[in-house]
Amino acid sequence: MLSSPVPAPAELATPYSVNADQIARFRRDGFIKLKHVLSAELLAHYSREITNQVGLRSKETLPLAERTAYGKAFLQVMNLWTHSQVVQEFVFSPRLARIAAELMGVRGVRLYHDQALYKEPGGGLTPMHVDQYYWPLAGDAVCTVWIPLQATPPELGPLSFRAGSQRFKHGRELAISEESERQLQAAFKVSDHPLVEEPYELGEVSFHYGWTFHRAGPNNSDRPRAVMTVIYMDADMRVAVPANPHQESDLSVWLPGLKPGDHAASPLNPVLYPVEPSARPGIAAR
Ligand SMILES: O=C(O)CCC(=O)C(=O)O
Repeated sequence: MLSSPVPAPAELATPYSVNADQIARFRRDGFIKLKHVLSAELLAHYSREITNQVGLRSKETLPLAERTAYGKAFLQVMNLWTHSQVVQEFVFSPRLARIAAELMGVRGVRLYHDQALYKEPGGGLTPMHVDQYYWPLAGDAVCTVWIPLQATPPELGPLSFRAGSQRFKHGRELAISEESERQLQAAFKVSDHPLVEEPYELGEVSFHYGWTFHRAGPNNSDRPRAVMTVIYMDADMRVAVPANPHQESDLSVWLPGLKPGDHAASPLNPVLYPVEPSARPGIAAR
C-alpha cells in the first residue's frame, strides 16, 4: 500500500469557509464554482495516484471513433477509494464534505460514490443531462464536487451548467446520449436558464445538485482532461424505488444489500462529515 509522502491530509481536513452569499447562490443556481479550494501541490500528489488507478482500472478498449456519445465523453472509473488508500484520503476529505453539507444545509453527508472522469485528447462532448436520473435516492439533497486535476481552459472541456435548472422538470428522464443533448439544447433555447460555461483555474472546484442540468465540451487539446468527482448525499437519505434499469443497477452496486425505504447507509456509504472514526483514512482499503 502506498503511503502519502506529503502532509496532505492536514490540508484535506482544514475547513474552507463558504459564506451566506455563496450558500444562497448555490441554492438559487443549483451549482457554484469555488476558487482556491485545493493547492497545486496537493492536486499534483493525488493526481498521480488517481491517474495511475484510471490506467489500471479503465475497461475501455474501443478506439474513440467506435464508441457511443457516452463512451467518447470520458473514461469513467468508479469508487477508486476502495482500491487505493491514497485515493481514499482524497475522497474522504472533511474539507470538501463539509462544503457539501453547508451548501445543501444538511447536518451531515455520506458518500454515494466517487468517480474519475478522464476526457481523452480528441474526446467528445459530455451531453447535457441530470445525474439524479441514475440514482435511486429519495431526496434532493445530493451533490457532486467536480475537481479538475489541472487548470481547465475551454479547449479541455470544462463543466458547464444551466443556472437554476435544478427546478426544470423537462428532460429529467433522458439518459446521457446524443438525444439528451439534442432535446435539451432545444428545450433550453426557450427557457431562462443561462448556460454558464467558464474555465477552471487550478485549485478551483464546482459543486452541483443531482437535478442541475450540465454538460461539458469536447477535449480539443492534445492532453487528457483529468477530473475526480465525489458524490455526497444527505446523511439521512433513504433509498427510493428504482425508476429505471440504471437505478436498479446503481442500487445493487453503490448501495449493496439495501432495498427501497432503507437508510442509504451500506458499508460503501460512510459518513464523511461530521467525520466519524470509521471514515478516517487508515482503515484498510479493499
Ligand atoms: O466531466 C464531465 O465531462 C461530466 C461530469 C458530470 O456529468 C458530473 O460530474 O456529473
